[in-house]
Amino acid sequence: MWDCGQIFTGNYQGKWETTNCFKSLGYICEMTGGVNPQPTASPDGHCDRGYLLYGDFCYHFENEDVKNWHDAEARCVSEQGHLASIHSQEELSFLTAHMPAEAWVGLNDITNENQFVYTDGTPADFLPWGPHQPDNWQNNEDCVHIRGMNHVEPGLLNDDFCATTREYICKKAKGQGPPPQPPTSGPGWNEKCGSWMFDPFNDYCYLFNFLSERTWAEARADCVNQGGDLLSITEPFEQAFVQGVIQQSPTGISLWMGGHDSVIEGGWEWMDGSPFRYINWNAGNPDDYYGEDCLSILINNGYWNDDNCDNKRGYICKRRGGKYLLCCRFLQNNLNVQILIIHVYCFRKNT
Ligand SMILES: [Ca+2]
Ligand SMILES: [Ca+2]
Ligand SMILES: [Ca+2]
Ligand SMILES: [Ca+2]
Repeated sequence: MWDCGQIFTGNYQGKWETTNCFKSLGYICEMTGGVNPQPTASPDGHCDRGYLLYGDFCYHFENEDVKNWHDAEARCVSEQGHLASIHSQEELSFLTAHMPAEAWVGLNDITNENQFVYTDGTPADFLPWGPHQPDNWQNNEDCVHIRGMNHVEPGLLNDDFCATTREYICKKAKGQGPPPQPPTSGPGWNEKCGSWMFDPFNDYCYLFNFLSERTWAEARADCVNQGGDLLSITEPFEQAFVQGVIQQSPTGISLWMGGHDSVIEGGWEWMDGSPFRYINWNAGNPDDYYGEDCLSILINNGYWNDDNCDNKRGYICKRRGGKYLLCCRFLQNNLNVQILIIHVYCFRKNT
């Protein structure tokens, strides 16, 4: 879900980060200058979800669900592919660049010792063995893996015990036909909020950015950019929902919310305009310690802290769900006069 790159404009001009691929953003194309470039045909292939396109093939880098060589090959076959074959230094560099650790490929000498073949039937025509490999150690190494970026010899091959579990790379021909659309069903998708999470007890959608660390202002810019704002919490059920989700954060101490008292010291307000009524301060806070004016939520207990706005933290975005969004899209296509009228309608409908 966080596989696309974006570049910031405005206040954070030029900064890059990885982001959700289903955002609607402007985009920049690049073409070769000076040679009267011909328009090329639109790509005639695509890759299934979880696969990366390189040349005429799609590759899946499995680095969570480690398997022994046979099970890894079976997984690739179940997805109409095989463990990867490698036929050039360029292809090898592509694979290594995406592989942090050692990964199974399709090369093996299971049938005939020291006669290496690929499971996808392609010729074993490019074999960058590591030093002193293949050594068929203990007369029992028949399956081949590629050394990853964590090894002193990245991109070199070694024969190993087939029963060893490790990461692996599947490869298959690219698909034909139109590229897949963003999901409208399935895991991680819901009708109300799309790829954002929803709270079943209200009309809002939430995006938890545990791993993107930013200052409060940068975090807010990203939420606004995605049609929302930094999180406001206005009642105890919402607090309970957020608290339940943030406990799953793999890292960090606290996450930015949309509250601040930077206008009037102690005059806390939510950026999205919600009334600042419900509060859940951590003991001893807000303490304005060295001028803390931005609100964060503690991951371990859900209590709130006034925090230094320049700290880099993960953050939580919030926006209205479902019908409201359609309504707002509609707004953008109308005259100003109509916007005023419809805006009242939209607001009423959802409050
Ligand atoms: Ca062998
Ligand atoms: Ca070996
Ligand atoms: Ca303050
Ligand atoms: Ca504080």
